Amino acid sequence: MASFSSPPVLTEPGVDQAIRGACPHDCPDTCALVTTVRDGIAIKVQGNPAHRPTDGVLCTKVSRYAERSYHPERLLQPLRRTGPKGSGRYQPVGWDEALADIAARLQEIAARDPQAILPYSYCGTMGLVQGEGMAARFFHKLGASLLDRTICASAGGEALTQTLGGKVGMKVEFFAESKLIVIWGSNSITSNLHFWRLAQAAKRDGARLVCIDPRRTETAEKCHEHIQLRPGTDAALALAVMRELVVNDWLDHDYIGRHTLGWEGLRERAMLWTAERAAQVCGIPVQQIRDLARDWGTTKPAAIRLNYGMQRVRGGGNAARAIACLPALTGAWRHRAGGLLLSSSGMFPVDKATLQRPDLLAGRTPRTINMVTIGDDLLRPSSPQFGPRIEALVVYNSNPVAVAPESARVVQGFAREDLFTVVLEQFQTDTADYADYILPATTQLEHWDIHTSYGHTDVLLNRPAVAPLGQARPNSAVFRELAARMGFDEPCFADGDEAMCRQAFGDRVDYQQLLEQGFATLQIPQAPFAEGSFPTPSGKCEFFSERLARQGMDGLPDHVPNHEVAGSSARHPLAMISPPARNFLNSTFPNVRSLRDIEGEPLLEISQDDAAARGIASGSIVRVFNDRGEYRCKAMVSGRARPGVVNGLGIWWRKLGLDGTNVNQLTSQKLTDMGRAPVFYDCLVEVQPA
Ligand SMILES: Nc1nc2c(c(=O)[nH]1)N[C@H]1C(S)=C(S)[C@@H](COP(=O)(O)OP(=O)(O)OC[C@H]3O[C@@H](n4cnc5c(=O)[nH]c(N)nc54)[C@H](O)[C@@H]3O)O[C@H]1N2
Ligand SMILES: Nc1nc2c(c(=O)[nH]1)N[C@H]1C(S)=C(S)[C@@H](COP(=O)(O)OP(=O)(O)OC[C@H]3O[C@@H](n4cnc5c(=O)[nH]c(N)nc54)[C@H](O)[C@@H]3O)O[C@H]1N2
Ligand code: SF4
Ligand SMILES: [Mo]
Repeated sequence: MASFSSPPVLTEPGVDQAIRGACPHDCPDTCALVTTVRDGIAIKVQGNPAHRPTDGVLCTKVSRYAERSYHPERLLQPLRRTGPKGSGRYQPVGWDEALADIAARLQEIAARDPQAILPYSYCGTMGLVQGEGMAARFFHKLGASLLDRTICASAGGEALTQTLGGKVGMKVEFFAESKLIVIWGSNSITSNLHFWRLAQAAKRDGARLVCIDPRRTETAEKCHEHIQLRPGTDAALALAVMRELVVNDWLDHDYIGRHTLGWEGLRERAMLWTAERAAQVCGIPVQQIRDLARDWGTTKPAAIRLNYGMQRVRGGGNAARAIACLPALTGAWRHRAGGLLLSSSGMFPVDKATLQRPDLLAGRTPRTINMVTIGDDLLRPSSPQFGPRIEALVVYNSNPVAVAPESARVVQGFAREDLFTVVLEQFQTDTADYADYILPATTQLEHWDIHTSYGHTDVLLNRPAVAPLGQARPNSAVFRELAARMGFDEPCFADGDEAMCRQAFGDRVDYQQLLEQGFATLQIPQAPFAEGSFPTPSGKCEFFSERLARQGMDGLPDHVPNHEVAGSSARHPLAMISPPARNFLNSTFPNVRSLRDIEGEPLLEISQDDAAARGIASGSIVRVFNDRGEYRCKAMVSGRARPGVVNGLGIWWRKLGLDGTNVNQLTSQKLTDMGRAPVFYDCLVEVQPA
C-alpha cells in the first residue's frame, strides 16, 4: 500500500517535529493545524499562528484531536458482521478478504444495474482527496446512482446562486472593520468561532452587533440586540426591513440602478410587509424591526454574517434570497467591510473535472438520490419512476443513521437484510452498526489532503503527521483497491494522494507555497462587488431571478411559511429546532469522553411557561413526540428557549441516548423550497413528563 501516502518524515528519537495540516471538519473556519510529533506519535494539535484566520487558536473539540485519533475505540482492522443488522456484533477479517468480497458483491449487482449501488457520503472530512476524490472516480466509472449532497447547505447555496451568482461574498477578515454586524441564523461562538473573534474586534472598535435567532444562544447574549423570532420567519423580517428602507428613503438609488435587477417588483412585494404584519408573523416587537431597518439603512459599513441555521425550514431558500438582497439596497457592497457572507466556497478554482472525473460516466446518466430522503428511498421497491431498488450502499464520511431526518425510516432501511452495506469509518457509529463490512479509516493526522473553506478564502494542505494507526487506510486507498479489483484500468486510479492534492487546483494555486507554509491565499479583490460584477447571468444582483421564473417558481423572494406552522396542530403545539452542540461537530465527537462530559447528556431546552404548563421540572426526563416518533431526554427549563419553541441540541449518537434514539427521530424528510434540502428546524412536537 505504498501508493496512498509518502510516509511522514521520521524524526530522531525524542526530538519534536511540527507538521502542518488542516482541520478536516465541516466548519466554516477551516483552521490551519500544527501537530507536534515525537517518536512517531502525535502529542498535540494546535492552531498555526502564521495563518491569519486561525490566529494560532483552535476550538476545544479539535484541541482534543489527538485524543480522538488515539481513542481506545478507534477502528483499527476491517470487520465483518456476525450478528443481526444493528446489533453491532462483528469479527475481524483481513483487508484482502474483505476487499475481494466487497468487489465481488458490487460487481454482481453492477452486472444487473449499477444504479442499484449508492454511495452515501458527506463532510466527515472536507478534504478534496478523502472526500469526493478517488471515491467519485470509482463511482463514476461504476455508473452507480449519483447522490444529491443536500443535507446541509443547498437551500442557502441555491438562494445565493440565484441572487448573487454563486457562493460568494465578503472577505471575512474585513468584518473586523464593520460598524454594524448582523449575525443572522448563526451561533458564531459555537460554530464559527474565528468569525466571532473578528466580530469582537469590531465591537471593541464601536460596532453594533445584532443577532437574529429563535434561541437565546451564547452569541445572542453577547450582542447589543437579540431579535428572537419564530423559526422560519426570516423572509418576513427581511421584507419588512426593505419596506422601512423604502419609506425612509435609506436606499442607495445609484447602486440599485446600476447593479441590480428587478427592483420595481421587489419594491412592490416589500410594500406588502408592514412592520406590524411582520411583527405578527415573526412574534417580535414592531420596534425591533424598525430599529433593525434604521441600523441597516444608516450605518456604514454594514455587514451580514448569514449562516445555514436559518435555511433549515421550508422557506429557507426564499429567506436567504430576501436577506441577500439587503446589501445591494443600501449599497453596502461598496465598502470592503460591507455586504454579506454566507459561504465563500464558490470562490475557489477547484478542478473538479480532473479530481472527480465525471467523464468516466461515458455518456451514462444514472439517477440521482437525495441524501435527505434516504429513509424513504431505501424502502422503495423498483419502479419505472424510481428505477431499481437500492441493493448496496457504500457509506464514507457520514453517519446517516444519526444525522438524516426521520430516523425510524432510516433505521428501517438500513436494517434491510437484503441490503449490502459497507461503511468506511474511524469509529463504530450508529451507521457502522448496520454495516456488512466496516473498513477502518485514517484520521486527518494520518493522510494527505487539500482543503478549500466556506468561511475564508485560503487553500490549506494537510500532510500526514503520523503513520496510519493499526490497519486503518485512507478512503482513497480503499477506492483505489476496489477499482483495481474490479478491473478499472484508467491511469487516474493509480494516482497517489499527494498527486491528487496537486491536481486539485492545477497551477491555479501555488503548490510550492502550500508545501512551505501549509496555506495559500486566493487573490480576490477586497470589495468584490463594489462595482457590481456579480457572477449572475446579468452581472447584477438579481432581486428578480429569470432562472427561477423559468422553472415555474416565484422570481422574487417571498415569505414561505413552514411546512409545520406553530399553532396549526393542537396535538403538537411546540416548534422544535435542533442546532448543533458546541463541543461536538455534528455527530463527530460524542464518543470523546472529555467532550461528552462537557456537553453532559442529550437535553431539551424548554421555556419556563411551556414547562410550567406541562408540569415539567428542570432535570426531569421528558418524552418528546410527534406522529413520526418519540424521543426521551432530559429537560432543561431555560431562558434560552423562546416560549412555543423547544431546542433539542444535537447531534448525539442514538446509542448514547436514553432510549437508543436521538432528535432526528422527530424530524421529517420534507424538503425546502429551493435546493431540495432538509427542514430539520421546521418540526412540530409535544413534550410530556416521562
Ligand atoms: N461546534 C460546532 N460547530 C459546528 C457544527 C457543530 O455541530 N458543532 N456544525 C458545522 C456545520 S455542519 C454547519 S452547517 C455549520 C452551521 O453553522 P450555523 O448555521 O452558524 O449553525 P448553528 O451554530 O447551528 O447556528 C444556527 C443557529 O440558527 C438558529 N436558528 C434555527 N432556526 C432558525 C430560523 O428559522 N431563523 C434564524 N434566524 N435562526 C434559526 C439556531 O437557533 C442556531 O443558533 O456549523 C459548523 N460548525
Ligand atoms: N437534527 C439535526 N440534524 C442534522 C443537523 C442539525 O442541525 N439538526 N445538521 C445537519 C448538517 S448541517 C450536516 S452537515 C449533517 C452532517 O452529517 P455528516 O456529514 O454525516 O457528519 P457527521 O455526523 O459529523 O459524520 C461524519 C462521520 O464521518 C467520519 N469521518 C471523518 N473523517 C473521515 C474519513 O477521513 N474517512 C471516513 N471514512 N470517515 C470519516 C466521522 O467519524 C463521522 O462519523 O447533519 C445534519 N443533521
Ligand atoms: S472545528 Fe472549526 S474552529 Fe475547530 S479547529 Fe476545526 S475549523 Fe477550527
Ligand atoms: Mo452542515
